[in-house]
Amino acid sequence: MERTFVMIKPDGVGRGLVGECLRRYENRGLKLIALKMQQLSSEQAERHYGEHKGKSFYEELVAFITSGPTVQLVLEGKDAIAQVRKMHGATNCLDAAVGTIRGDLGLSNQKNLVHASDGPETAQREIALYFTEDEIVSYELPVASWLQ
Ligand code: FUP
Repeated sequence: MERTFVMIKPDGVGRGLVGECLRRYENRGLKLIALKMQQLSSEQAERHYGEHKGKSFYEELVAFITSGPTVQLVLEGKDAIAQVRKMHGATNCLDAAVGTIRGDLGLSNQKNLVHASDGPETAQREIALYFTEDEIVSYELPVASWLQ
């Protein structure tokens, strides 16, 4: 089983799509093992998007991600990192396939509703940015045997 980090961005919260996103992860069989809501500080945003520092869209990206409340999740499941990236679709919603969160619900590049880790090291780093180990809940889903 693999863990991945997901953030529902200010546009997702502001448009009332938190439940829709959670419904999709749960329906897919991903296990929700941590969840919180917060408005990010500039420092948190800079730590999160450090790899993009210096790029033309960086300042706007930090301004956007700190502009309203966000929701943080840790999801666990088989091949969770790749599966969640697939569920989110291409970064630019205009290129994202129908059936994905961005393809079904979004219309722009920056306001693309959700973020997910893109690899195991990123997942570990991002989970640690937002959660302590004791905020991550360990439990067995009653349907677990159907998800193997
Ligand atoms: P993703 O991995 O799909 O979240 O996308 P990236 O890490 O490449 O980019 C992070 C965020 O920067 C995207 F969610 C949207 C924003 N972005 C822009 O606003 N303009 C760009 O040209 C590229 C990315």
